[in-house]
Amino acid sequence: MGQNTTRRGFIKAGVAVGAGLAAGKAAAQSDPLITEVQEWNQVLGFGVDERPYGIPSPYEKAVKRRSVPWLTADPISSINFTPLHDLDGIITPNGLCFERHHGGVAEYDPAAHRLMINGLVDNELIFTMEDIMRFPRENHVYFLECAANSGMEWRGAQLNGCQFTHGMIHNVMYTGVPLRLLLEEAGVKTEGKWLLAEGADASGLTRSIPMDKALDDCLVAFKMNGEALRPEQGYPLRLVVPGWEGNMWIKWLRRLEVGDQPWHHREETSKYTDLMEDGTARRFTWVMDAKSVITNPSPQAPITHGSGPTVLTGLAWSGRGTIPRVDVTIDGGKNWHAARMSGPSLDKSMHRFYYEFDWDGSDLLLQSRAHDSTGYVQPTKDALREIRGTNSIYHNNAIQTWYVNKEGVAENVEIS
Ligand SMILES: Nc1nc2c(c(=O)[nH]1)N[C@H]1C(S)=C(S)[C@@H](COP(=O)(O)O)O[C@H]1N2
Ligand SMILES: [Mo]
Repeated sequence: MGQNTTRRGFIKAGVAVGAGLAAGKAAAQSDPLITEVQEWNQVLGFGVDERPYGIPSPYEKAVKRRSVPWLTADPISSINFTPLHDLDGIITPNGLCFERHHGGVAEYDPAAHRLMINGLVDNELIFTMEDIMRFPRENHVYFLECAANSGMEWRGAQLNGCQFTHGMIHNVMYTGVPLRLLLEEAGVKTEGKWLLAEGADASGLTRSIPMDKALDDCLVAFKMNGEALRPEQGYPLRLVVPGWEGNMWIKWLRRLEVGDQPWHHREETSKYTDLMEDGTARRFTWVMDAKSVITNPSPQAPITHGSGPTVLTGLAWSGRGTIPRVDVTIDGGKNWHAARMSGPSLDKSMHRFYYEFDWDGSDLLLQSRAHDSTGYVQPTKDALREIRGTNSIYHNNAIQTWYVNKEGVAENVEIS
């Protein structure tokens, strides 16, 4: 951190900016890592033929997807989590996008992959990948959040790390063909009000999607962050359903059936349906409501530098639009501060926020609260439980609390 810092927070807080450095030490104090020639300064590095496809530095090997063994019976029908505490900005690197599979990762030859449109259409059609590439395509950054993200936190603070409490989300730039163009090519009949999307993997996952959404902003995507979809994300073709629960984003997309009513298949009845306190269930909860989480500090990313200038950061998103504002508290809600939003504010995408403060070394209770472009405000856990009870797994968008002790160690807690 240099002398030229212009961050308002520091100047206002009167941190030692005037005295010279906010962090770092005077160069006059000798540091052998700068005054002495090091071993690695005297050997040649490796050549351009070494890594035709690049990988991260070996020093970054702890940055990886992780799973919670007791959550699922086996690794085939399973989940792992994005390491949100190790990332910055808004884009999730392809190799770190969380995975959720109901029948393992299918690896398909794109030359043998087909997409069929059948049902209530004028012309039933079969597309090859090459056919799909001949339609006009678009690029959009969208978050995908599994409806079960934070699902283990309904009854109390449980998993110790934002990777585990909030890591069933990724945010990627997709390249794909608007679904509308493919449906127009087939010619949807006037009674065609619903669409069934089906995957080619062993789970043959299916979901019913209302035609209005299908014709609005859905994409049939083949690229993520510029390169082909990863097998884990549905190579060669996946459905993108912006702002709606991840389960509807069918991977390895092979069939779209047009119908006049929803199918009520397994993934929209016994699963991905919210059980209320009185035993009834909410039908079709598609949209992911506004939510946020502080990614640093957090249980997997403690404060290790002691008191003084401290950077707090996190992510916020809404399936209904953008995030114009995030509030942050470091004292459990006694005082709220407007966080500094940074980076592009895109519709149905993750947003990055920062709050720089001068830590006095006392205990902290950190929370963030997202406001979306519809005016909706992220609820507290108590407010959400008031309406939804504690029987649910899905759609938990409550405010998260991290307790940070004097040593900087962070823990998942609840306050009311
Ligand atoms: N064909 C198919 N599509 C699928 C799934 C699946 O198992 N098979 N899982 C769904 C679920 S529950 C989620 S949350 C997202 C996960 O997408 P990701 O693996 O890219 O993170 O894909 C959805 N699409
Ligand atoms: Mo999911």
